[in-house]
Amino acid sequence: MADLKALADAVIKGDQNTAVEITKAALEEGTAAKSILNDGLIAGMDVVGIRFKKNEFYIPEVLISAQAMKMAMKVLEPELTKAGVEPIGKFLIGTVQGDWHDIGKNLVAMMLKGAGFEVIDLGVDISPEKFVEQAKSTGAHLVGMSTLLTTTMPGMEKTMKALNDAEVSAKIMVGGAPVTQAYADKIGAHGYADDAASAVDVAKSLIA
Ligand code: B1M
Repeated sequence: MADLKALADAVIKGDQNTAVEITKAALEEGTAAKSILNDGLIAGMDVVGIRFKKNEFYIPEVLISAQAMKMAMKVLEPELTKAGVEPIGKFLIGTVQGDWHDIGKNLVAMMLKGAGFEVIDLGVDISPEKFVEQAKSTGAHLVGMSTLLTTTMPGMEKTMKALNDAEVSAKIMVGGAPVTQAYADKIGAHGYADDAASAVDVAKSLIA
């Protein structure tokens, strides 16, 4: 019987080889792909998120865990597709126009993937028009904007306006070092988070 607790532990430790081996063995034994995802990989990333919030884990540990999850997901994804397992939501994310910082945005994207979201990462320097076009064409449930520069923060407000003008129904989330809850409220964003683990909680609450 596949040890999904050991799989969660491998993700927590960032042990890619063990995570991949247990995933393969579990599939060979006939364990349901959904169970491997929920009780192994996502369970592990949940613990990583909790430890990150408590400052027991720092960014490098989170990145290493996310990499272990990513490698195991490569093995699992075809089986999830065959089994018709749907992601819990589609999240479009990007860094706003004029800003090239992406370390925090990538971390948020990884944690969202770890929590079971399908993440469409547009990258950096994303114009309001591109956010709108991609939100419409992908049918994303959530659109997330990140920025690190005070000079590019107005790009969030412009993008919010463009999304509203285009009647995009997705919930909008914002974050990044200079962004605050007060700023999110001012521009009418539906959600704000100050770290990647909290971003997962907010995203889940917005699609609940
Ligand atoms: Co830049 N930079 N940088 N930089 N850089 C800062 C941000 C700065 C504070 C440094 C300083 O002056 N002390 C400063 C901004 C000042 C300001 O605006 N008030 C600054 C500047 C000025 C600049 C340039 C203008 C410098 C220049 O060229 N003169 C230039 C801008 C280029 C551009 O973007 N157009 C520039 C360039 C760069 C590098 C390219 C060299 C590099 C970026 C590399 C990369 O990202 N690939 C860089 C870096 C690394 C930094 C610092 C050192 C680190 C930023 C970082 O990655 N933090 C930064 C100074 C510092 O913070 N010590 C600095 C770690 C990251 C995990 O945190 O992104 O906040 P953060 O993400 C967190 C949360 O905010 C949250 O979750 C994440 C994880 O917990 N979060 C979200 C983020 N996005 C979210 C979205 C959400 C929810 C939560 O929902 C959607």
